[in-house]
Amino acid sequence: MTDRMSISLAHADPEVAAALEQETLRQHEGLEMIASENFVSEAVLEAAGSVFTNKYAEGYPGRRYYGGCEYADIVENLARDRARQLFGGEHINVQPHSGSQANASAYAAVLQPGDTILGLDLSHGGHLTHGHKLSFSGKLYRTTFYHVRRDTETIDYDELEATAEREKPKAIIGGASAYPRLWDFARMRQIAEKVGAYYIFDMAHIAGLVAGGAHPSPVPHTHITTTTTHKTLRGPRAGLIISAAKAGEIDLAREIDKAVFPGQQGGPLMHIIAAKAVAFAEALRPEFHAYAAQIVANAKALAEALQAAGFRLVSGGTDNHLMLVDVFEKGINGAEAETALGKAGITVNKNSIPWDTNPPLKPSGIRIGTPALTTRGMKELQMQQIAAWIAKALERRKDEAALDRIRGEVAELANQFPLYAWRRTPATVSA
Ligand code: DSN
Repeated sequence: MTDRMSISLAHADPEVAAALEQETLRQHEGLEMIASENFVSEAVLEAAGSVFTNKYAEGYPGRRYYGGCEYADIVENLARDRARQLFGGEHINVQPHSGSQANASAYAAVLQPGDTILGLDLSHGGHLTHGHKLSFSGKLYRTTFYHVRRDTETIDYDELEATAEREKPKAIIGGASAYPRLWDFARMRQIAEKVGAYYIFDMAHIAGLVAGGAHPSPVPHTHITTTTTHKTLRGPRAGLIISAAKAGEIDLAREIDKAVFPGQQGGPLMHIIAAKAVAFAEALRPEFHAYAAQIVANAKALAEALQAAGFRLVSGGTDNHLMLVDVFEKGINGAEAETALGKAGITVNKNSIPWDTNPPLKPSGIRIGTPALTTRGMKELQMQQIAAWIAKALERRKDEAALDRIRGEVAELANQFPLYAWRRTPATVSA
Protein backbone atom coordinates (compact mmCIF):
# COMPACT_ATOMS: atom_id res chain seq x y z
CA MET A 1 0.00 0.00 0.00
CA THR A 2 2.58 2.56 1.07
CA ASP A 3 4.86 1.54 -1.82
CA ARG A 4 2.03 1.92 -4.28
CA MET A 5 1.37 5.41 -2.95
CA SER A 6 4.87 6.70 -3.51
CA ILE A 7 5.79 5.34 -6.95
CA SER A 8 6.12 8.10 -9.53
CA LEU A 9 4.07 8.03 -12.73
CA ALA A 10 7.17 7.30 -14.82
CA HIS A 11 7.76 4.13 -12.82
CA ALA A 12 4.14 3.15 -12.25
CA ASP A 13 2.96 3.61 -15.82
CA PRO A 14 5.66 4.31 -18.41
CA GLU A 15 3.15 4.28 -21.29
CA VAL A 16 1.01 7.06 -19.83
CA ALA A 17 4.15 8.89 -18.68
CA ALA A 18 5.55 8.79 -22.22
CA ALA A 19 2.35 10.20 -23.72
CA LEU A 20 2.35 12.91 -21.05
CA GLU A 21 5.93 13.77 -21.85
CA GLN A 22 5.18 14.03 -25.56
CA GLU A 23 2.12 16.18 -24.90
CA THR A 24 4.17 18.47 -22.67
CA LEU A 25 6.73 18.84 -25.44
CA ARG A 26 4.00 19.43 -28.03
CA GLN A 27 2.52 22.22 -25.92
CA HIS A 28 5.94 23.81 -25.42
CA GLU A 29 7.22 23.65 -28.97
CA GLY A 30 4.10 24.43 -30.99
CA LEU A 31 1.90 27.48 -31.35
CA GLU A 32 -1.43 26.72 -29.70
CA MET A 33 -4.05 28.74 -31.56
CA ILE A 34 -7.23 26.80 -30.86
CA ALA A 35 -9.48 29.61 -29.70
CA SER A 36 -10.96 27.63 -26.82
CA GLU A 37 -7.64 26.49 -25.31
CA ASN A 38 -5.25 28.09 -22.86
CA PHE A 39 -2.44 27.24 -20.43
CA VAL A 40 -3.21 27.21 -16.71
CA SER A 41 -0.69 28.38 -14.14
CA GLU A 42 1.37 25.92 -12.14
CA ALA A 43 -0.74 26.78 -9.08
CA VAL A 44 -3.92 25.81 -10.95
CA LEU A 45 -2.25 22.60 -12.15
CA GLU A 46 -1.21 21.79 -8.59
CA ALA A 47 -4.72 22.22 -7.23
CA ALA A 48 -6.19 20.20 -10.13
CA GLY A 49 -3.75 17.37 -9.41
CA SER A 50 -4.30 17.45 -5.66
CA VAL A 51 -5.70 15.07 -3.02
CA PHE A 52 -9.09 16.74 -3.33
CA THR A 53 -9.58 14.23 -6.15
CA ASN A 54 -10.05 11.65 -3.38
CA LYS A 55 -13.00 13.39 -1.73
CA TYR A 56 -16.73 12.89 -2.12
CA ALA A 57 -18.70 16.02 -1.27
CA GLU A 58 -22.22 15.60 -2.65
CA GLY A 59 -24.37 18.51 -1.57
CA TYR A 60 -23.29 22.10 -1.02
CA PRO A 61 -21.07 23.82 1.59
CA GLY A 62 -22.58 23.38 5.05
CA ARG A 63 -25.06 20.73 3.84
CA ARG A 64 -23.19 17.74 2.49
CA TYR A 65 -24.14 14.09 2.32
CA TYR A 66 -20.65 12.98 3.44
CA GLY A 67 -18.47 13.54 6.48
CA GLY A 68 -15.01 15.06 6.28
CA CYS A 69 -16.08 17.94 4.03
CA GLU A 70 -14.72 20.81 6.14
CA TYR A 71 -11.87 21.57 3.71
CA ALA A 72 -14.00 20.90 0.66
CA ASP A 73 -16.38 23.55 2.04
CA ILE A 74 -13.52 26.03 2.32
CA VAL A 75 -12.46 25.70 -1.32
CA GLU A 76 -16.00 25.67 -2.68
CA ASN A 77 -16.85 28.82 -0.71
CA LEU A 78 -13.65 30.48 -1.93
CA ALA A 79 -14.51 29.58 -5.53
CA ARG A 80 -18.07 30.91 -5.16
CA ASP A 81 -17.00 34.16 -3.48
CA ARG A 82 -14.28 34.82 -6.03
CA ALA A 83 -16.56 34.07 -8.99
CA ARG A 84 -19.08 36.54 -7.53
CA GLN A 85 -16.37 39.19 -7.22
CA LEU A 86 -15.31 38.57 -10.80
CA PHE A 87 -18.69 38.51 -12.51
CA GLY A 88 -21.31 39.85 -10.10
CA GLY A 89 -24.57 37.92 -10.04
CA GLU A 90 -26.62 37.00 -7.01
CA HIS A 91 -26.13 33.26 -7.16
CA ILE A 92 -23.11 31.18 -8.13
CA ASN A 93 -22.81 27.44 -8.67
CA VAL A 94 -19.24 26.22 -9.19
CA GLN A 95 -20.03 22.52 -9.42
CA PRO A 96 -20.73 21.87 -13.13
CA HIS A 97 -18.13 19.49 -14.47
CA SER A 98 -18.22 21.18 -17.86
CA GLY A 99 -19.87 23.86 -19.95
CA SER A 100 -22.30 21.33 -21.39
CA GLN A 101 -23.38 20.30 -17.91
CA ALA A 102 -23.68 23.94 -16.88
CA ASN A 103 -26.00 24.48 -19.83
CA ALA A 104 -27.96 21.29 -19.18
CA SER A 105 -28.48 22.42 -15.58
CA ALA A 106 -29.42 25.97 -16.53
CA TYR A 107 -32.06 24.68 -18.94
CA ALA A 108 -33.35 22.07 -16.47
CA ALA A 109 -33.74 24.79 -13.83
CA VAL A 110 -36.26 26.76 -15.87
CA LEU A 111 -37.56 24.48 -18.64
CA GLN A 112 -39.59 21.29 -18.98
CA PRO A 113 -38.81 18.70 -21.65
CA GLY A 114 -40.63 19.70 -24.81
CA ASP A 115 -40.35 23.44 -24.15
CA THR A 116 -39.01 25.54 -27.01
CA ILE A 117 -35.54 27.09 -27.00
CA LEU A 118 -34.07 29.55 -29.49
CA GLY A 119 -30.30 29.46 -30.02
CA LEU A 120 -27.68 30.45 -32.57
CA ASP A 121 -27.40 27.83 -35.32
CA LEU A 122 -24.26 25.69 -34.88
CA SER A 123 -23.21 26.33 -38.47
CA HIS A 124 -23.38 30.08 -37.81
CA GLY A 125 -21.10 29.88 -34.77
CA GLY A 126 -23.41 28.47 -32.10
CA HIS A 127 -22.72 25.54 -29.80
CA LEU A 128 -24.00 21.95 -29.81
CA THR A 129 -25.75 22.51 -26.47
CA HIS A 130 -27.74 25.45 -27.84
CA GLY A 131 -30.20 23.10 -29.53
CA HIS A 132 -28.32 20.88 -31.99
CA LYS A 133 -30.27 17.71 -32.72
CA LEU A 134 -27.39 15.42 -31.69
CA SER A 135 -27.02 17.06 -28.27
CA PHE A 136 -29.26 16.58 -25.22
CA SER A 137 -30.53 20.09 -25.95
CA GLY A 138 -31.97 19.11 -29.31
CA LYS A 139 -33.41 15.86 -28.00
CA LEU A 140 -35.04 17.19 -24.81
CA TYR A 141 -36.32 20.50 -26.11
CA ARG A 142 -38.07 21.77 -29.19
CA THR A 143 -35.46 23.87 -30.96
CA THR A 144 -35.48 26.88 -33.21
CA PHE A 145 -32.51 28.90 -34.39
CA TYR A 146 -31.39 32.38 -35.27
CA HIS A 147 -28.56 33.17 -37.68
CA VAL A 148 -26.08 35.78 -38.82
CA ARG A 149 -26.91 38.15 -41.66
CA ARG A 150 -25.57 37.24 -45.09
CA ASP A 151 -24.18 40.73 -45.73
CA THR A 152 -22.43 41.54 -42.44
CA GLU A 153 -22.06 38.01 -40.99
CA THR A 154 -23.14 39.47 -37.64
CA ILE A 155 -26.14 38.34 -35.55
CA ASP A 156 -29.42 39.11 -37.28
CA TYR A 157 -31.36 40.51 -34.32
CA ASP A 158 -34.38 41.29 -36.50
CA GLU A 159 -34.60 37.65 -37.54
CA LEU A 160 -34.07 36.64 -33.89
CA GLU A 161 -36.96 38.86 -32.81
CA ALA A 162 -39.28 37.67 -35.58
CA THR A 163 -38.50 34.02 -34.77
CA ALA A 164 -39.02 34.64 -31.06
CA GLU A 165 -42.40 36.24 -31.73
CA ARG A 166 -43.46 33.41 -33.98
CA GLU A 167 -42.11 30.44 -32.00
CA LYS A 168 -42.61 31.78 -28.45
CA PRO A 169 -39.51 30.10 -26.96
CA LYS A 170 -39.34 29.61 -23.21
CA ALA A 171 -35.61 30.43 -23.33
CA ILE A 172 -33.44 32.46 -25.69
CA ILE A 173 -29.85 31.25 -25.64
CA GLY A 174 -27.02 33.64 -26.45
CA GLY A 175 -23.38 32.79 -26.90
CA ALA A 176 -21.24 31.03 -29.45
CA SER A 177 -18.13 29.00 -30.04
CA ALA A 178 -17.17 30.73 -33.28
CA TYR A 179 -18.41 34.31 -33.31
CA PRO A 180 -15.81 37.09 -33.52
CA ARG A 181 -18.04 40.07 -32.71
CA LEU A 182 -19.68 41.74 -29.69
CA TRP A 183 -23.23 40.85 -28.70
CA ASP A 184 -26.17 43.16 -28.13
CA PHE A 185 -27.10 41.77 -24.71
CA ALA A 186 -29.66 44.51 -24.03
CA ARG A 187 -31.55 43.84 -27.25
CA MET A 188 -31.65 40.11 -26.54
CA ARG A 189 -33.06 40.70 -23.06
CA GLN A 190 -35.62 43.07 -24.52
CA ILE A 191 -36.72 40.40 -27.01
CA ALA A 192 -36.82 37.79 -24.23
CA GLU A 193 -39.02 40.09 -22.11
CA LYS A 194 -41.31 40.77 -25.05
CA VAL A 195 -42.04 37.07 -25.62
CA GLY A 196 -41.88 36.00 -21.97
CA ALA A 197 -38.68 33.95 -22.33
CA TYR A 198 -35.74 33.44 -20.03
CA TYR A 199 -32.51 34.93 -21.34
CA ILE A 200 -29.60 32.52 -20.88
CA PHE A 201 -26.17 33.51 -22.14
CA ASP A 202 -23.32 31.02 -22.52
CA MET A 203 -20.21 33.20 -22.24
CA ALA A 204 -17.74 30.29 -22.34
CA HIS A 205 -15.49 31.77 -24.99
CA ILE A 206 -15.40 35.32 -23.68
CA ALA A 207 -15.52 34.77 -19.90
CA GLY A 208 -11.87 35.75 -19.40
CA LEU A 209 -12.34 38.88 -21.48
CA VAL A 210 -15.38 39.77 -19.39
CA ALA A 211 -13.48 39.08 -16.14
CA GLY A 212 -10.60 41.22 -17.36
CA GLY A 213 -12.79 44.11 -18.50
CA ALA A 214 -11.93 43.66 -22.19
CA HIS A 215 -15.50 42.76 -23.20
CA PRO A 216 -18.93 43.88 -21.95
CA SER A 217 -20.57 41.52 -19.46
CA PRO A 218 -23.80 39.66 -20.19
CA VAL A 219 -24.45 39.07 -16.47
CA PRO A 220 -26.48 42.25 -15.75
CA HIS A 221 -28.77 41.42 -18.69
CA THR A 222 -29.43 37.72 -18.24
CA HIS A 223 -31.50 35.50 -16.01
CA ILE A 224 -28.75 32.88 -16.15
CA THR A 225 -25.17 33.08 -17.44
CA THR A 226 -23.17 29.91 -17.97
CA THR A 227 -19.53 29.44 -18.84
CA THR A 228 -16.65 27.07 -19.02
CA THR A 229 -13.67 28.03 -16.90
CA HIS A 230 -10.80 26.90 -19.13
CA LYS A 231 -10.93 29.11 -22.20
CA THR A 232 -10.05 32.82 -21.97
CA LEU A 233 -10.70 32.54 -18.21
CA ARG A 234 -7.59 30.33 -17.96
CA GLY A 235 -8.78 27.95 -15.27
CA PRO A 236 -9.24 24.18 -15.12
CA ARG A 237 -11.49 22.34 -17.59
CA ALA A 238 -14.95 22.80 -16.03
CA GLY A 239 -18.16 24.85 -15.87
CA LEU A 240 -19.81 27.60 -13.82
CA ILE A 241 -23.30 29.10 -13.50
CA ILE A 242 -24.07 32.69 -12.48
CA SER A 243 -27.64 33.85 -12.01
CA ALA A 244 -30.09 36.18 -10.42
CA ALA A 245 -31.47 34.84 -7.12
CA LYS A 246 -35.02 34.97 -8.42
CA ALA A 247 -36.84 35.28 -11.73
CA GLY A 248 -40.39 36.43 -11.06
CA GLU A 249 -41.82 33.91 -8.63
CA ILE A 250 -39.13 31.33 -9.41
CA ASP A 251 -36.40 30.75 -6.83
CA LEU A 252 -33.71 30.54 -9.49
CA ALA A 253 -30.87 29.90 -7.03
CA ARG A 254 -32.64 26.87 -5.58
CA GLU A 255 -33.72 25.51 -8.96
CA ILE A 256 -30.19 25.81 -10.36
CA ASP A 257 -28.58 24.14 -7.37
CA LYS A 258 -31.13 21.30 -7.56
CA ALA A 259 -30.62 20.98 -11.31
CA VAL A 260 -26.83 20.62 -10.93
CA PHE A 261 -26.98 18.25 -7.95
CA PRO A 262 -28.76 15.87 -7.89
CA GLY A 263 -30.28 16.74 -11.27
CA GLN A 264 -27.28 16.37 -13.56
CA GLN A 265 -24.36 15.30 -11.40
CA GLY A 266 -23.34 13.33 -8.35
CA GLY A 267 -20.17 14.18 -6.46
CA PRO A 268 -18.54 17.46 -7.43
CA LEU A 269 -14.91 17.32 -8.63
CA MET A 270 -13.41 18.99 -5.58
CA HIS A 271 -9.88 19.08 -7.03
CA ILE A 272 -11.24 20.98 -10.02
CA ILE A 273 -13.28 23.28 -7.79
CA ALA A 274 -10.09 23.99 -5.82
CA ALA A 275 -8.37 24.77 -9.12
CA LYS A 276 -11.26 27.06 -10.10
CA ALA A 277 -10.81 28.96 -6.82
CA VAL A 278 -7.12 29.45 -7.64
CA ALA A 279 -7.85 30.55 -11.22
CA PHE A 280 -10.56 33.00 -10.10
CA ALA A 281 -8.11 34.57 -7.63
CA GLU A 282 -5.64 34.96 -10.49
CA ALA A 283 -8.30 36.58 -12.65
CA LEU A 284 -9.07 39.06 -9.87
CA ARG A 285 -5.51 40.41 -9.98
CA PRO A 286 -4.82 43.60 -11.94
CA GLU A 287 -2.42 41.71 -14.28
CA PHE A 288 -5.39 39.78 -15.62
CA HIS A 289 -6.86 43.02 -17.02
CA ALA A 290 -3.67 43.57 -18.97
CA TYR A 291 -3.80 39.93 -20.11
CA ALA A 292 -7.39 40.21 -21.35
CA ALA A 293 -6.65 43.46 -23.20
CA GLN A 294 -3.60 41.87 -24.83
CA ILE A 295 -5.63 38.86 -26.03
CA VAL A 296 -7.88 41.26 -27.93
CA ALA A 297 -4.98 43.41 -29.18
CA ASN A 298 -3.22 40.27 -30.42
CA ALA A 299 -6.36 39.04 -32.17
CA LYS A 300 -6.75 42.40 -33.92
CA ALA A 301 -3.09 42.41 -34.96
CA LEU A 302 -3.31 38.85 -36.29
CA ALA A 303 -6.56 39.60 -38.11
CA GLU A 304 -5.10 42.70 -39.77
CA ALA A 305 -1.94 40.86 -40.80
CA LEU A 306 -3.95 37.97 -42.27
CA GLN A 307 -6.13 40.42 -44.18
CA ALA A 308 -3.03 42.21 -45.45
CA ALA A 309 -1.84 38.78 -46.66
CA GLY A 310 -5.06 38.48 -48.70
CA PHE A 311 -7.28 36.36 -46.46
CA ARG A 312 -11.00 37.05 -46.04
CA LEU A 313 -12.16 37.06 -42.43
CA VAL A 314 -15.75 36.31 -41.56
CA SER A 315 -17.47 39.62 -40.58
CA GLY A 316 -14.34 41.47 -41.68
CA GLY A 317 -12.38 41.13 -38.44
CA THR A 318 -12.69 40.54 -34.73
CA ASP A 319 -13.71 42.27 -31.50
CA ASN A 320 -12.64 39.42 -29.23
CA HIS A 321 -10.11 36.60 -29.01
CA LEU A 322 -10.87 34.74 -32.22
CA MET A 323 -11.29 35.02 -35.93
CA LEU A 324 -12.75 32.82 -38.65
CA VAL A 325 -10.66 32.69 -41.80
CA ASP A 326 -12.39 31.80 -45.05
CA VAL A 327 -9.63 29.63 -46.54
CA PHE A 328 -11.95 28.23 -49.22
CA GLU A 329 -11.73 31.58 -50.98
CA LYS A 330 -8.16 30.56 -51.69
CA GLY A 331 -9.21 27.12 -52.89
CA ILE A 332 -8.28 25.30 -49.66
CA ASN A 333 -10.74 23.54 -47.38
CA GLY A 334 -10.55 23.89 -43.61
CA ALA A 335 -9.39 20.30 -43.07
CA GLU A 336 -6.45 20.72 -45.47
CA ALA A 337 -5.57 24.00 -43.81
CA GLU A 338 -5.70 22.47 -40.32
CA THR A 339 -3.41 19.63 -41.44
CA ALA A 340 -0.89 21.87 -43.19
CA LEU A 341 -0.71 24.26 -40.24
CA GLY A 342 -0.39 21.30 -37.87
CA LYS A 343 2.66 20.12 -39.83
CA ALA A 344 4.07 23.60 -39.46
CA GLY A 345 3.60 23.47 -35.68
CA ILE A 346 0.57 25.78 -35.59
CA THR A 347 -2.52 24.17 -34.05
CA VAL A 348 -5.92 25.49 -35.20
CA ASN A 349 -9.23 23.82 -36.00
CA LYS A 350 -11.25 23.54 -39.16
CA ASN A 351 -14.55 25.37 -38.79
CA SER A 352 -17.70 25.98 -40.80
CA ILE A 353 -18.29 29.55 -41.79
CA PRO A 354 -21.80 31.05 -41.95
CA TRP A 355 -23.76 29.96 -45.01
CA ASP A 356 -21.03 27.40 -45.71
CA THR A 357 -21.56 25.40 -48.89
CA ASN A 358 -19.05 22.76 -47.77
CA PRO A 359 -19.67 19.89 -45.30
CA PRO A 360 -18.58 20.14 -41.61
CA LEU A 361 -15.64 17.74 -42.03
CA LYS A 362 -14.30 19.74 -44.98
CA PRO A 363 -15.63 23.20 -44.17
CA SER A 364 -14.59 26.48 -45.73
CA GLY A 365 -12.89 27.95 -42.70
CA ILE A 366 -10.45 27.69 -39.87
CA ARG A 367 -10.88 29.23 -36.42
CA ILE A 368 -7.86 30.91 -34.87
CA GLY A 369 -7.54 32.34 -31.37
CA THR A 370 -4.95 34.20 -29.33
CA PRO A 371 -5.62 33.37 -25.62
CA ALA A 372 -2.95 30.66 -25.24
CA LEU A 373 -0.15 32.51 -27.03
CA THR A 374 -0.98 35.64 -25.06
CA THR A 375 -0.50 33.62 -21.87
CA ARG A 376 3.00 32.80 -23.13
CA GLY A 377 3.69 36.52 -23.37
CA MET A 378 3.44 36.97 -27.13
CA LYS A 379 2.39 40.35 -28.47
CA GLU A 380 1.50 42.10 -31.75
CA LEU A 381 4.99 41.64 -33.22
CA GLN A 382 4.78 37.86 -32.87
CA MET A 383 1.25 37.90 -34.33
CA GLN A 384 2.62 39.50 -37.50
CA GLN A 385 5.27 36.81 -37.77
CA ILE A 386 2.68 34.10 -37.18
CA ALA A 387 0.38 35.53 -39.87
CA ALA A 388 3.29 35.32 -42.33
CA TRP A 389 3.90 31.67 -41.36
CA ILE A 390 0.20 30.87 -41.74
CA ALA A 391 0.12 32.41 -45.20
CA LYS A 392 3.28 30.59 -46.25
CA ALA A 393 2.22 27.23 -44.81
CA LEU A 394 -1.13 27.40 -46.60
CA GLU A 395 0.47 28.42 -49.87
CA ARG A 396 3.13 25.66 -49.61
CA ARG A 397 0.73 23.13 -48.05
CA LYS A 398 1.89 20.27 -50.30
CA ASP A 399 5.59 21.00 -49.75
CA GLU A 400 6.62 18.87 -46.74
CA ALA A 401 10.11 20.38 -46.61
CA ALA A 402 8.72 23.92 -46.48
CA LEU A 403 6.28 22.97 -43.71
CA ASP A 404 9.11 21.34 -41.81
CA ARG A 405 11.23 24.48 -42.11
CA ILE A 406 8.37 26.58 -40.74
CA ARG A 407 7.97 24.08 -37.89
CA GLY A 408 11.60 24.66 -36.94
CA GLU A 409 11.14 28.44 -36.95
CA VAL A 410 7.94 28.06 -34.93
CA ALA A 411 9.77 25.98 -32.30
CA GLU A 412 12.47 28.65 -32.08
CA LEU A 413 9.87 31.33 -31.40
CA ALA A 414 8.01 29.11 -28.93
CA ASN A 415 11.23 28.48 -27.03
CA GLN A 416 11.66 32.22 -26.55
CA PHE A 417 8.33 32.22 -24.64
CA PRO A 418 8.76 29.38 -22.15
CA LEU A 419 5.69 27.84 -20.66
CA TYR A 420 6.21 25.75 -17.52
CA ALA A 421 9.51 26.01 -15.66
CA TRP A 422 9.85 22.24 -15.35
CA ARG A 423 9.36 22.07 -19.12
CA ARG A 424 9.36 18.29 -19.38
CA THR A 425 7.85 15.58 -17.26
CA PRO A 426 10.49 13.27 -15.69
CA ALA A 427 12.12 11.00 -18.22
CA THR A 428 10.17 7.91 -19.05
CA VAL A 429 11.48 4.82 -17.33
CA SER A 430 11.58 1.65 -19.31
CA ALA A 431 10.10 -1.37 -17.59
N1 DSN B 1 -15.56 22.78 -27.98
C1 DSN B 1 -15.50 24.16 -27.56
C2 DSN B 1 -14.80 25.01 -28.55
O1 DSN B 1 -13.78 24.58 -29.07
O2 DSN B 1 -15.23 26.11 -28.80
C3 DSN B 1 -16.83 24.68 -27.22
O3 DSN B 1 -17.33 23.94 -26.18
